[in-house]
Amino acid sequence: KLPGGKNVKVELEDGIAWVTLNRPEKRNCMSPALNDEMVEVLDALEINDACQVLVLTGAGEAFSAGMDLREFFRATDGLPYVQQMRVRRSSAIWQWHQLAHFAKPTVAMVNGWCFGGAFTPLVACDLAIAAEEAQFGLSEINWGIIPGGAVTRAVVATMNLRDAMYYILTGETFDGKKAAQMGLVNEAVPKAQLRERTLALANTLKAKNPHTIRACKEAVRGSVGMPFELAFDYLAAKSTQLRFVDDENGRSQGLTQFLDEKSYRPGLGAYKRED
Ligand code: ACO
Ligand code: V55
Repeated sequence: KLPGGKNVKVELEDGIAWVTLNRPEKRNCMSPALNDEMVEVLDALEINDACQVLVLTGAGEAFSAGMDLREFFRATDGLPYVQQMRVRRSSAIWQWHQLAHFAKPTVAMVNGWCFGGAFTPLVACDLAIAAEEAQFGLSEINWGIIPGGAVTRAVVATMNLRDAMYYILTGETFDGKKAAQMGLVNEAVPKAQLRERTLALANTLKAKNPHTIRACKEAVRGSVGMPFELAFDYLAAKSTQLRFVDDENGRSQGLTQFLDEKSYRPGLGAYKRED
């Protein structure tokens, strides 16, 4: 049985899990109930072999209108501090930790509105493709708060300081094309081609050795904040670890098929994996 329920839709097709935030009438804003459901969905998909790549998107006109101002903020304002922190934590668990360290590659497919809190899962996904027409905004300032949770941190990790400061201070919206120019997403395509392009990218990721691709994403996430001396050692250890866990022996296949069999060129394509 597939995970998901009232707030999140999960479809598994050809190795790709399409996870859809599914409150279109509320522009997929993220309530505590949606957050709890996402924690369960990602937990289940991570160990489901039928999920080789995960795509995160939104139903209807929005990717996500950010945190649910009614249910996530106003309704929890009166709760004891510890309970408020628990609500915030379950949002951070899936929006950052589970996505950033998900054992399979992840792609955010930004189909429409993307505001505030939605920047966290956006940045936590490995890659992102947006509709050119999608509108993004760090709208916190418009209603009197700072971009909290991990939003400011995620923004400064992907956007340059001038852009980050500009959009955080003005609250102005920008479109998918601009998001691609700034490197907040990998590409923007016309909305009519969004699913097709995302599917092609997901299939590219799906074809890779799953152990190698997992080690690659962990290496990127892990080394980003490291000084060079530590990164050299960490990456050496990660390389050795990969050879230990990779049961298809990609490295030795790669060497043999190039140096001995001359059946491919690593600069131009990948070694042939056994089916
Ligand atoms: N929190 C709570 N409810 C929301 C949210 C939200 N973030 N976003 C939309 N909704 C609700 C609306 O209240 C409305 O509910 P109702 O039908 O019960 O009255 C419904 O979703 C539809 O919203 P509209 O505003 O009518 O939709 P429209 O298509 O005109 O506008 C837009 C879409 C631009 C996304 C608008 O809904 C909006 O500005 N939402 C808030 C975006 C935002 O700033 N989010 C907070 C970021 S800060 C943070 O996440 C911490
Ligand atoms: C946001 C704010 C939060 C949070 C998650 O700005 C996201 C968005 C103030 O707390 O917990």
